[in-house]
This record gives sequence, structure tokens and C-alpha cells, in this order.
Amino acid sequence: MRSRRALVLLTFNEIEALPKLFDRIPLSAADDVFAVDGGSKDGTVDYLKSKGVRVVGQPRRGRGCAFQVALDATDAEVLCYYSPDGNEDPDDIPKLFETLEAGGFDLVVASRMCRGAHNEEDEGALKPRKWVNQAFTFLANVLWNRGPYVTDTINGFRAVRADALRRCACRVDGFVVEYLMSIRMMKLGLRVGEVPTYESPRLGGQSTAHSWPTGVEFTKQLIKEVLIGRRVA
Ligand SMILES: Nc1nc2c(ncn2[C@@H]2O[C@H](COP(=O)(O)OP(=O)(O)OP(=O)(O)O)[C@@H](O)[C@H]2O)c(=O)[nH]1
Ligand SMILES: [Mg+2]
Repeated sequence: MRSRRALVLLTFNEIEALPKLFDRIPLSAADDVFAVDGGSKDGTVDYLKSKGVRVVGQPRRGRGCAFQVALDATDAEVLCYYSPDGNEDPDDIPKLFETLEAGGFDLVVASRMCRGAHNEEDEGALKPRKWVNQAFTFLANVLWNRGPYVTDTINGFRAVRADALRRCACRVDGFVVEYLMSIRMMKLGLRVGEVPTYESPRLGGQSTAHSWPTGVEFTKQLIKEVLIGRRVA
């Protein structure tokens, strides 16, 4: 059965990329479409409003904060988080919703690592970000997963049941939110599925996910999760 769906656009200074792909975003796949913006100063908010998209602000910067703001800003049963910077294929949005509903999953991740998927670094001989992501993913699976192996615990492009996400109590502000969500879903024994996705390069603008600070944030969170055991908070 089709759930009440929300499509959440996550933006922070995306005026270079967003207009290049906005018309490809399947807005009709969701019942509620809105953006959570981290304080853009480049016209992103005006652009979204000119397209009729409701924009919700955040009390603090960070994707983790944005995830929580989105959860509080809709009464939808399922949320799909989409980052319009060019990395994520908008055609996968309906697939994420449909897989979650048809498969009875609590979380469905667009995987850049499973069979049939493509990672931004796949063409290069060295794939540092991919390998580090796979190492964090391996640890999460070994430590907490009781279901089928999840190949990409980190990608932010995902659909999730609002009630399951509330149970995960992911009270973090930064980029670690998706990894934490995946870990907590595993700890709670909730059902995690994946669809293969094709990750492309950014279409403009700048990444704010700097490798070292993000890696440190992930390591600290992983240690915290080990220390609290099967608990989620
Ligand atoms: N709402 C919100 N969105 C954010 C915030 N920080 C980053 N984003 C968005 O989150 C998405 C991912 O951030 P990026 O900086 O592209 O991180 P990344 O995808 O790991 O890096 P690249 O692969 O280089 O693009 C983009 O759409 C950003 O605009 C924030 O504080 N709030
Ligand atoms: Mg990006």
C-alpha cells in the first residue's frame, strides 16, 4: 500500500548545481515536498521558493540537524532524503519509495557499493573515500547487523519510515547522521534494504564534507556506539 510520502531536499549553497537538475526531480512521487536549508547565502532559498518549494530553516548547521528538522516538519509516514548537488540520480527517488513499501523495509539506502551500482571513485585506481566507507560499513555489519549484509551504510540518499527514524534517536548534527541511522536500525533489528544507484560528480558548487574531520567524527561515533552496546541512546 502506498504510504504518505515526503521528499526532502537538503541544501546548503547549491545554486550552481540545483537549477541544472531541478526539472529532473520527480516531485509527483511524493505527497509533501520541501527543502531543509542549512543557511544558504547564494540564492538557493529564493530559487527553491520560485519553484514553489516550501523551505524550512535549521537552528544549527549540519546534515544531522537537517534530518531531524525534516522529521519534525512533516506528518508523512515515509521520508526520502535527496541532496540536489549532482551526486544522486533523481530517477531513483520513486524506486526508493517503492522498494521500501513493497519490501516492508524500515530503511532503504541507495547503494553505491552493491552489484549494479556505481561509485564516484570507480574510474580511479585509488578509491580512498570508497575504501574508508567500506571499512566503516564492514564494522557496522559485523558488530550489529542480524539481517542481510548492507553494502552502503553511509550514503545519505535514502528512504526511511518516520516512526523507525524516531526510534533511532539520531541526535547528531553533522555528516555522521546517516551512518548512525544505519547502525541504530541494525541495533534495533529493523529491516534495511538497498537499491543500486549511480553516483555522479557534483554539478558545481563546493563540498563541505571534508575527509579528515568527517573521518574523525565517524570514528568517535563508532566508539560511542560500541560503548553503549545494543542500546540506541
Ligand atoms: N540542509 C542542509 N544540507 C546540507 C548541509 N551541509 C551540506 N548539505 C547538503 O548535503 C549534500 C551533501 O553535502 P556535500 O558537501 O555535497 O557532501 P558530499 O556529497 O559527501 O561531497 P561531494 O561528493 O564532494 O559532493 C549537499 O546537497 C549539500 O548541499 C546542512 O548543514 N544543511
Ligand atoms: Mg555531494
